[in-house]
Amino acid sequence: MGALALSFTMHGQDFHRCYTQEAMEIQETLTPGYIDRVNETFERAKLVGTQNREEVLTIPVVVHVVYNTAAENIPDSVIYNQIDILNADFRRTNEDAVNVRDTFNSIVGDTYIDFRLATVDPEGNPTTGITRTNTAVTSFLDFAPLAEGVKHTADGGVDAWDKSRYLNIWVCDMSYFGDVFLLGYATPPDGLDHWPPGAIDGMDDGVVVQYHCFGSNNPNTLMIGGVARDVYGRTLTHEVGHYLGLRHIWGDGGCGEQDGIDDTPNMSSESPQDCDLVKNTCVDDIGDLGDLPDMVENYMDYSAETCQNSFTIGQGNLMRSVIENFREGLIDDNPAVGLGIKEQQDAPFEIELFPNPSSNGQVTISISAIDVHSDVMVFSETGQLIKALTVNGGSNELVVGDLAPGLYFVNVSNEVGVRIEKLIVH
Ligand SMILES: [Ca+2]
Ligand SMILES: [Ca+2]
Ligand SMILES: [Zn+2]
Repeated sequence: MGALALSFTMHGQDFHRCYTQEAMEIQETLTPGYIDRVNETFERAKLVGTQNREEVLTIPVVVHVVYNTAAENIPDSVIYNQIDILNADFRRTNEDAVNVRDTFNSIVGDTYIDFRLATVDPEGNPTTGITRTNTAVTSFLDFAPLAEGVKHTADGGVDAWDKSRYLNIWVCDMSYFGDVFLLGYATPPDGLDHWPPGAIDGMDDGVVVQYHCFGSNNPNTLMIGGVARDVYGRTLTHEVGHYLGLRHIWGDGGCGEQDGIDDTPNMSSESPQDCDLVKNTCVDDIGDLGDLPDMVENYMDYSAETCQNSFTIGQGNLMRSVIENFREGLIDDNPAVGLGIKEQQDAPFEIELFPNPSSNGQVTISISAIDVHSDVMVFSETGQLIKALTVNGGSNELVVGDLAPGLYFVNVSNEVGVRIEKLIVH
């Protein structure tokens, strides 16, 4: 990989926030015409638009933790925290959303996209949506291309789950001789019928994040240039933006290049990890808003994570159209819980929960498959495993008095299949 080798000759503290654009250029050298297909897909997604902007689209997620040291084996609590941040950022329930400058108030918005750790794996078995793989690989950077080795069991990583049905997120070390080199990269949708486009060395679909940057409660400190950086979990927000088709807000070029989104102000270049609320580097004319300042609050800039708090409505609509038209396997034929699992609908048994909603601390689960051992797992709305037990078919009591009021998913699996029902606890 010539392009990557050049970067390696630079100073040891050379650091890259995101390598998605570089990943696209590497893929282009492997399979010429690739970038044209990505651009064509972007234009088609923009043209078609979203069907119903306020219908929530739920994407099932699997997080693959691939670790060499104990520190890289980040705990479940960090993963849950990161998924909460991802949801808050996409649903605009993040506490710092109020920090966006008034001048942008009319263009920012909820994307109506959310994410849930998968509760059923590709074989139909119950899962926490988290895999853990111990590896002998000390840094995945340097596998050709980029850190793609983390996506392959044969290279010391772990193979993707069905890429058409799960958003695969790998968390690993991509440092360069001990220095953090790269925070993350993602693969944009390229039409996906031909992904990867017949190339053995092609990128595998999904997102890779440096382990220091996952969640806001990560015990590992991100050091860049000898300085500790605030980590708010926004590397993943940014990379999932790319995975769903968004480009950098400055368009990876000067004022002559832009991101293709009509309501994002253009910028001449990326922000250098700062929060400059004064700069206005390109002249725009967005609606009747006139020339807006550079939108450093946008997740698709390289501003400090503490400065970022917004997607625009145009960005949300583009991502929705990408899901509806190019990544539709993530949402089509979903059961009610939106887990992206088709088979569970066909399980040859039924389950029933009553009373539902439950307000007396107890729920009866009735499983029509009599005398079959079943695993019962209760998940929070964001896919966090709350409790698990094994029961026989028929009627069983489930204690829910210890659960906070809210929406839960009850997953019942046994040798004949899987069923999932929503449970509301009052
Ligand atoms: Ca724009
Ligand atoms: Ca401007
Ligand atoms: Zn990026």
